[in-house]
Amino acid sequence: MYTLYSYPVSQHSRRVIALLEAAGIEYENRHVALDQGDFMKPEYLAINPNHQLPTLLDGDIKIHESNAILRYLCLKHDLKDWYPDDLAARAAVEQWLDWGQCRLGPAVVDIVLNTVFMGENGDKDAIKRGHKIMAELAPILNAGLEGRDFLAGDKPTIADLSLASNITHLAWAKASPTEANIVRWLDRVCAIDGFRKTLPQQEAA
Ligand SMILES: N[C@@H](CCC(=O)N[C@@H](CS)C(=O)NCC(=O)O)C(=O)O
Repeated sequence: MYTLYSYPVSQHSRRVIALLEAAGIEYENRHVALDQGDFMKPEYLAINPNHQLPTLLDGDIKIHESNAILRYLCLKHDLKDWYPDDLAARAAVEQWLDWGQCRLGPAVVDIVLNTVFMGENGDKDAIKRGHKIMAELAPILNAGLEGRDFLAGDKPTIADLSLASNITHLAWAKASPTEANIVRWLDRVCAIDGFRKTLPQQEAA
């Protein structure tokens, strides 16, 4: 049985829970209270010295980095729909997973963390930077979805779970993209049971 250390409002945790739920994989969820500072406690730092969620334990194997966890689960459970082995589809999945971590993720954090979770202490420059980057990235994502239902073709993959967890997170800051392909794609991803279950009220709105 897997042990997942997670927090419900963490977009990085939610993408992993979405896959576990969608694929019907059993796991024990250990809540780490991000809002109470539990991620900085020595007990958790011994599990993940990056003080970040999520972390997955599979026996002696300990994995941090949400997208690495997604790949691991797919390979271990032979989830070829979620992580296709066709070369072109796999390349698209990898491209969007990396794009999500390198480009989209930091902009979403700039906006949501500083607008919503830091309250008065939010970094105004970071918010401005996040919005500027999102103005560049949303059209790129929108174009990537042109003529296809999901990022790697006509079926959802872990790239969709991963990126959609970031895009829905923007709802907290009332900064959801309005581009038509993105809006239609989000509806499709939110219709996936496992993904929908992870949506906090705020993001489902
Ligand atoms: N690259 C990491 C990022 C994880 C991450 O930033 N998690 C946030 C919650 S969404 C966190 O734990 N933040 C606390 C911190 O960075 O100290 C991943 O994809 O798993």
